[in-house]
Amino acid sequence: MHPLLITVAGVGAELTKKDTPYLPSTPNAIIEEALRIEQAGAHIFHLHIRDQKGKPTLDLKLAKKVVTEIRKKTDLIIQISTGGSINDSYKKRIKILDVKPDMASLTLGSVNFGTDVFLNPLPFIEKLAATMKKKRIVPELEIFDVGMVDTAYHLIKKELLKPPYHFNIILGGPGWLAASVQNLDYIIQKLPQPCTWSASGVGKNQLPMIEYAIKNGGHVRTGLEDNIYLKKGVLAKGNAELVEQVLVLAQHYKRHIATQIEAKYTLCQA
Ligand code: KMH
Ligand code: ZN
Repeated sequence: MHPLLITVAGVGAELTKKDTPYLPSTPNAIIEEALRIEQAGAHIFHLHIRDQKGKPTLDLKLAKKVVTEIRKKTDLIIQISTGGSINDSYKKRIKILDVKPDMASLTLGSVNFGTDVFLNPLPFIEKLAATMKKKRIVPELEIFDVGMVDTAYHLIKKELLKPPYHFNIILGGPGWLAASVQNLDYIIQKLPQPCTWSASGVGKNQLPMIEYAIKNGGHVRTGLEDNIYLKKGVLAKGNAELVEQVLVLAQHYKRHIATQIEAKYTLCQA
């Protein structure tokens, strides 16, 4: 099996300090969290930016500052979110690519998101993919539901994606495909090749999805954005604890952890 890659979605755009006091929610806290997750063993930081007041933002100047500091202090692969927060404009969600991250998330369809809708119409997806290709930013193709895999085939046909493709399958959120092993496995069978994939789940679904990925040659995404608990009723005291939980599972299943160089070679060959 490939050495395991660990992505941390450590900030998100929906949570507040009321949900968990351990959320890194200011520019400095996010930069410090980057150091902590790298020390814990993570390779990729799926990054949302927050301002001084903890509000999610796509402000370019601030994002550049945070990204520059994280680059100075760590070797993490920086994956900026193009999802932003639920009401961000398409324009801003494309413009954030100007921070020149190594990777960026690219969600392959629209999906209900609790009582909201996370909108990703096809022309927007195509534009994001084209911009990433032009800027040599590696997309992480986000799959919330099985139909989104077909959008990947569409982008490949239009030569908007460059192989090998990297997917993150995130299941079990409100209004998304349920986080069952059957659903995850069905999606994996349908993915275009050559590809790598990671799995993640929302809330209590995080651990079973991660465990399945570790056992079956996938990679993992953990982090507070998706799940704030270490176990039932116990908040994770930061993202590093969630990374440590992954390491314990990886050791249990005898899965070798990638070095940072292997991670860069696997994901950022462009
Ligand atoms: N905050 C959500 C609306 C992503 O980062 O690409 C979208 C999201 C996905 O978090
Ligand atoms: Zn995100």
